[in-house]
Amino acid sequence: MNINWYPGHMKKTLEDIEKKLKLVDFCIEIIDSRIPYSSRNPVFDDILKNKKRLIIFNKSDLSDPNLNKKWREKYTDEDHAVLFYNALRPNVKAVVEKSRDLMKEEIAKFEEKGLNKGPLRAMIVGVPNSGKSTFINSISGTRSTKTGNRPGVTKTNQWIRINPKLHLLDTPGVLWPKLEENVGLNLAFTGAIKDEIMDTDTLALKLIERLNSIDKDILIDRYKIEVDEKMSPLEIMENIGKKRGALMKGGFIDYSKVSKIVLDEFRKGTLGKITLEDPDDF
Ligand SMILES: Nc1nc2c(ncn2[C@@H]2O[C@H](COP(=O)(O)OP(=O)(O)O)[C@@H](O)[C@H]2O)c(=O)[nH]1
Ligand SMILES: [Mg+2]
Repeated sequence: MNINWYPGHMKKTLEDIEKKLKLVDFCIEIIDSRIPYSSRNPVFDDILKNKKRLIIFNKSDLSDPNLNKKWREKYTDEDHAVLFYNALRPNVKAVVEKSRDLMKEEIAKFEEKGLNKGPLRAMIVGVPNSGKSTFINSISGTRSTKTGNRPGVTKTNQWIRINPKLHLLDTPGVLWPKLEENVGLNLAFTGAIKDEIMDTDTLALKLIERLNSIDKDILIDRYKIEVDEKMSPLEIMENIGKKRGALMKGGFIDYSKVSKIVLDEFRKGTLGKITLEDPDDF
């Protein structure tokens, strides 16, 4: 695998996160709900362990509702709440309510003393392509204001005031996931790593293989092809190519065209709501 890895950069990011953690009440981790394992960096569990965390299963418009439920059970506990989300359709109310529910004991401590907690403050963390920018931009909309100068806070900290109950710290919290073989593949399938890990044709063949192992009907239904046990991913790709007329001169299959079709349709959700990872396997 050919993936750039920057330990120096990583170290600086970790230090930055640790410094800014002191400014927030809890963390919001954005993940890609199609790959709930691969779109997380296990390092977050170390450095964020003293903070409660709201795990936003973003892109839930693209993931399998049944597996979503199983993942929710796996990731939910006293200190971690889960919210299924589609950042393209922002829902301020859902995020604020989940956040306050997660932090209800902390809020109650203030209320017992007759005090008002004021806004909950959260830091956003997540791996690239999980949808952090989309989340922040869409949830803040025109309601929010970006401010730099809060008392006791250096000028570089940008607070995004979602409403009087929730403020977000514009995140330094971007980390690449651990690139185990399967994690790299999953990130490439979902478009998080573009054409870096292997060529598109090979990637598409791997995706075809994976989709078939999840459910044979995914490709059968979409491309109206026949798929039997003994067929190789290459033969399946050829059948898709014939159905789609992805042919070159002389009637040869245009593999790169078929590859683009399959990858593109998976990424856009045209092949259905598909989650590539099952919590039972972890
Ligand atoms: N379908 C869908 N696409 C999303 C969602 N959130 C983000 N995206 C897309 O995912 C891609 C990466 O999003 P971006 O916000 O740049 O991710 P970041 O690298 O974490 O900041 C973009 O093409 C977004 O339009 C979502 O909830 N659903
Ligand atoms: Mg971004």
